[in-house]
Amino acid sequence: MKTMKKSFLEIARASYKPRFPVVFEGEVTIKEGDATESVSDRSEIKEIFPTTYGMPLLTLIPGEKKESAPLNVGVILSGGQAPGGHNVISGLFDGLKRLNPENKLYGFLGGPSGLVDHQFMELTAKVVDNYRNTGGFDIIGSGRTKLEEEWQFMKSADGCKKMNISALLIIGGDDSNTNACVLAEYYLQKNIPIQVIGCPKAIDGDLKNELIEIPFGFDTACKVYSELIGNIQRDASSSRKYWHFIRLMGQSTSHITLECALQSHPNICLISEEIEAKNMTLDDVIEYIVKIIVFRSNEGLEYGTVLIPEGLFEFIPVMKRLIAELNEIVAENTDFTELNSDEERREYVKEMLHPENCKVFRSLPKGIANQLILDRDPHGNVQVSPIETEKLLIEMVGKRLAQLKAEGTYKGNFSALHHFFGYEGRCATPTNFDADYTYSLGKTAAILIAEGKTGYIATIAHLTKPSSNWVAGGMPFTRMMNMEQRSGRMKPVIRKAMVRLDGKPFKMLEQYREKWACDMSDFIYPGPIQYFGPTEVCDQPPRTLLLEHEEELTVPQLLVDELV
Ligand code: FBP
Repeated sequence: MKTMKKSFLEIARASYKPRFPVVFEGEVTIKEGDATESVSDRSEIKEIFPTTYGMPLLTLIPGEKKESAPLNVGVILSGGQAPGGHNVISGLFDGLKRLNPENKLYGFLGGPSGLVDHQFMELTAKVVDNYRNTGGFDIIGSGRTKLEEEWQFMKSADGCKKMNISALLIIGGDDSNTNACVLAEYYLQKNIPIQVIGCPKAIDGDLKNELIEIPFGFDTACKVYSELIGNIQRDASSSRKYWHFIRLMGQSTSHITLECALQSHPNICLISEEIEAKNMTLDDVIEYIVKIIVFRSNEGLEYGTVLIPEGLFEFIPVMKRLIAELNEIVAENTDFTELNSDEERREYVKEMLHPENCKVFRSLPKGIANQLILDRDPHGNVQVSPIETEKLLIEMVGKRLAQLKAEGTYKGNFSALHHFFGYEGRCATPTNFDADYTYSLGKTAAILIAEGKTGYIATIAHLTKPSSNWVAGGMPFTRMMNMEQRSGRMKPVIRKAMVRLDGKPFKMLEQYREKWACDMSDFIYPGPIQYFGPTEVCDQPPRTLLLEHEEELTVPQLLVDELV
């Protein structure tokens, strides 16, 4: 085993004991609740998943000690990294060892491909202890291989059989848990004795519903970005000469941007879901930004911050139509992938695009057009992280301001800097909230496995309460499924949670954004994540979660500026 050099924080953090629901203090059993239905398209989902459809919700409750034969369990980290993955593994490890010290845990290397190609390592106490409470997925690595072909399922089953593995925990986002659902159904239908359990991970915050209040990693990632935004805001209000355009990760939703706005009070915050609902064009977005810049300039405030969700482009209706057609062209034309240069690829798609979409495509700067025709990810999604929307917005805003200057309606000096925050937060040391939550998810998964369940995702509810009051359970994957178009075909997938425009977090932004846009001193500087110290500094759950789930917020949970 490689030796690991550790920072002082990592050494101190290694001895942190994650907190968990009180049920895990004793023996645990499972109570079955009501039967479930999928979120929509019920007859189609039932037909595709006849064996796992309709299973009941599960709650973990105190139980009696049971003797159980030793189990071998495999774990996979799937998709983008998220803080807390290592603690899911430590919770699973501790949970399995508590049930029977002979239980063994194996980690498949490099994501789902490790399962298919039988690349694995045993996760012993020594290995796991090295990674407790650390960020990253480096204990076994992650990957984006899509598990969807029968040969992959069979090859995986062969590998598991050789290692006597009877259960798999797949830690991933909506796409990975969709694959886990398909795998669970397949193994049940074929009488292959491998259970498949999922765990909700997503810094993007979009794998959530009534029982998954928030996926893990969102809290830590947003706190890292909010710290950086706060630092930039302090720099901006010190030098008073730059507008900072800050794009934030969140491939298909704006939860991260909204959470960071609630934590840092930027001057402008774009929410993709709102832009789509209002059917705004790119020009409308530019006018909105320009109006605020001009207003602030007239007040002598030549600086500010703009938060931009990573996936903005896909929500601007004309761009959405263009990207949908590009997705089809890229998916259906194998000769496209053989083209060698960006220019050839641009010319190729121009030939094939509908005239309206072609017009939009032609109007884009070459760099952006190239980014839109990059390879799709294995799930058929356009890869939005390389699309530099922030640069495009700066360019367009700059042009518009120059026009206004020429007309004499703007007299300021627009100087802008651009930033993209995503990778900075995905492997950060998990907050206390994420460390506790993920450890509890791991322990929950151990019980679901020991109780012979398959086709379930581990859940922890009541997350805004103290961790001892959290409720552990399981929800059938099929409960989250609906039919959606993917790579040109209708497929069963877990429904993503979008920012709700009638939800309290967005309403809070709506209520305050004008004030944040105009005032001189509304910025909040959240500062770095704290791991040791007073609970109101170290243990705050995400604002989004508090607003969505708490009837009344306690004083430390309120927005700081409301108190002073
Ligand atoms: P998951 O959906 O797998 O959780 O990953 C989300 C994400 O972090 C997005 O926010 C981002 O667009 C994407 O991953 C980047 O992917 P990659 O790691 O392949 O560059």
